[in-house]
Amino acid sequence: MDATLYVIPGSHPSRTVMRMLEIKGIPYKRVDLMPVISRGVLRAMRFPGVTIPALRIGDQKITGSRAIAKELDRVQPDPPLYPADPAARAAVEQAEAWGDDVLQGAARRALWNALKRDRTPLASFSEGARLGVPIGLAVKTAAPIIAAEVRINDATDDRVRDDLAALPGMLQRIDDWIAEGVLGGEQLNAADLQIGASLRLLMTLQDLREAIAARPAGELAIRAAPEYPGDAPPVLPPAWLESLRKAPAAA
Ligand SMILES: N[C@@H](CCC(=O)N[C@@H](CS)C(=O)NCC(=O)O)C(=O)O
Repeated sequence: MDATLYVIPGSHPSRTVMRMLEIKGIPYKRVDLMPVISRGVLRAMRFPGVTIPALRIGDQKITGSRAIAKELDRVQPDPPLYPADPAARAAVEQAEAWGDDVLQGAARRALWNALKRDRTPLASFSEGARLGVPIGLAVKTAAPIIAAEVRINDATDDRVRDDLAALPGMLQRIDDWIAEGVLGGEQLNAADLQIGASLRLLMTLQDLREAIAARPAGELAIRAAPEYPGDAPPVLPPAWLESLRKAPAAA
């Protein structure tokens, strides 16, 4: 099976799919793209969308981590990313959809808002990537890319402050799914990998790391994405982190 995965260094849904390919034992070529520029490249390659991750497998071109998960289960059913039991599958799909539609965006906005305040940690997110330009140069010239990503993703101060106020509730929801057995089972499922990678991205922010690491959700994140590039020193306004300090450290 000839597979090429297009990623952005540090991108959480890219990591989700990298782990799916790894777990299924599907060899693939990884192509790193710069954010924003990725859109033009994927358009030129006639992928169905302009976002990352994008997978070419055989003659199929697939955009989106959820669509890719389904296709991977089709071409390589073992080990499965979704349970066979219909009720269990529906619960995993619901958690996966929430991970994609809600948590993924919140994690992305927090990251770009933090990088807008200090772009030096950007280099750490490119560890293990091959961008085709020296990373020092990429960081020096990143200001317009960061500004564009803040705009594309609506990573405004108001939005991120609200996201962080909602984060304790999101973490509780994940801990509850773990307690119910929807997430965190013996074999990682599509929702574990979707949600775990977003948590792992949030944990690259030192502002948030401890509050997540102390909970079952934090353990899931490390299992889902044991290796994750990036380390951003505290930079978010302390007032935004109040609700996390008040949240219980462990379920
Ligand atoms: N929800 C989509 C991800 C969509 C997305 O926003 N991907 C980001 C990378 S994490 C991207 O393509 N950013 C580049 C851009 O929008 O210019 C999925 O799970 O596949």
